[in-house]
Amino acid sequence: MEIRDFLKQAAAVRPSPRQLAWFDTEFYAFVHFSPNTYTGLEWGTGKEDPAIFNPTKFDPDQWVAAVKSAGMRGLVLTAKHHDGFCLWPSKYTEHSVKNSPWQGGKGDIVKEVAEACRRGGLKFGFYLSPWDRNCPLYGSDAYNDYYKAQLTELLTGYGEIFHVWFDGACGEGPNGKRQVYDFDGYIELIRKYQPNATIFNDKGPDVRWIGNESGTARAAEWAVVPHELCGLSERQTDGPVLSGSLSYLYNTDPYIGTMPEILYSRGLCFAGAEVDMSIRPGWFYHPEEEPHSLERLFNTYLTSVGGNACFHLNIPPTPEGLFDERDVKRLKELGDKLHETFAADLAEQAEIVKETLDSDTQVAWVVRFPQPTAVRYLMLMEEISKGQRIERFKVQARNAFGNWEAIYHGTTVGHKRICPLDGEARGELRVLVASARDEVLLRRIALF
Ligand code: FUL
Repeated sequence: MEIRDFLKQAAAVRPSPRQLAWFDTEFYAFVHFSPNTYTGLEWGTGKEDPAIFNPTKFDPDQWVAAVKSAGMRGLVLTAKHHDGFCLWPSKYTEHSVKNSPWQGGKGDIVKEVAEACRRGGLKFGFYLSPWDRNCPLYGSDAYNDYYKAQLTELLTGYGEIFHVWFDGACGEGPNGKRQVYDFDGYIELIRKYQPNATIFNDKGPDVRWIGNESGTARAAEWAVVPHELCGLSERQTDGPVLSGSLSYLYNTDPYIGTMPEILYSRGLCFAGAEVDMSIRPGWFYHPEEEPHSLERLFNTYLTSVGGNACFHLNIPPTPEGLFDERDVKRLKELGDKLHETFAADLAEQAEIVKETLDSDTQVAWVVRFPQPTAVRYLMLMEEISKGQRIERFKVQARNAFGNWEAIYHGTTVGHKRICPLDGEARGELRVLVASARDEVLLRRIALF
């Protein structure tokens, strides 16, 4: 197969409507809450007494207000973590809120959180750990039926779900066997009951893991990736151009989706990356931990949302069932900083002229301001509904001799790229796309 034909195909790999909606959600909350909140563990054993789970001041409206103050648009709750304890009264186990003193065993955390999200205008999603250290069936085929029954309860009882999060962790069951997860069967249920929900999983189909939990994004982030990485996603191209193997590929690989890699792929698919990280070192609440600095969180936002990924930020409730005041304060600071940074788009006063460079895959835009203007951030968005195409670009300004000189070098754009600039007042800037897989289609150029 010719490189030119392959790149045309690669440039036309498209997201589904649910993936597009997910990209536009950009920034949403994770909430880890379970018996671990009371034991101080990160991975519960499954032998915890349900009686320890008792959030006496549980207030999901307080969570929602804090999440919204940071500018987040959704919330994903751990309905069941690895310890197998269910935050809703599942019919299929006794290991749940049914047997906790909270609301006399009549309560349902999932329901109350879903309703609070709806009241506050947040999208709601859930995490249901496939690894279950409580269920005696774990490690056998019967566990997949148990898991699917629980999945069905969550998919059918709590209104619209925007995101379902499958954790890749997989331990051994009481029979000493590792569970073989029936992901095809799980996905089928989600598509049946919640066709608009995106599915996060190591192998796709909709959203993949960035590869670390520290908020570190790749310099070049592609949402168009080899099917060898995301075997549950739909293959949209032919291939390979070069014979070889991509069997080594994993989410931690630094060059996912880059040109030298995709040439060996037997087919590409669309699966955007999610940056998941906690506001504190742990996923669950530990009173001695402090939230990360505002600077770190703001920078993670710039490199994740501004790096063609979504940002999934965890906030752990306290044993009382509230967000800690230190986290609430940090979320508000982050929201204020994002708001003040990205409030006024300077492009609205500028003239933007497209320059054709006699090429389909190279193009430039010149931005002219009515008077010298200081720009701290340039934001680019590709029309990703048509595919992801830009390989490399630069931002240029006039030097002392009046020639264009690069002040920023970039790789991918995709859904969104936020480029920090030096903030010097200038009359003109130029965005030069030096290389693309096909005709460049921009959705937005913004300046702040
Ligand atoms: C990991 C889990 O093992 C952690 O406990 C946490 O839930 C994180 C989001 O995913 O794989």
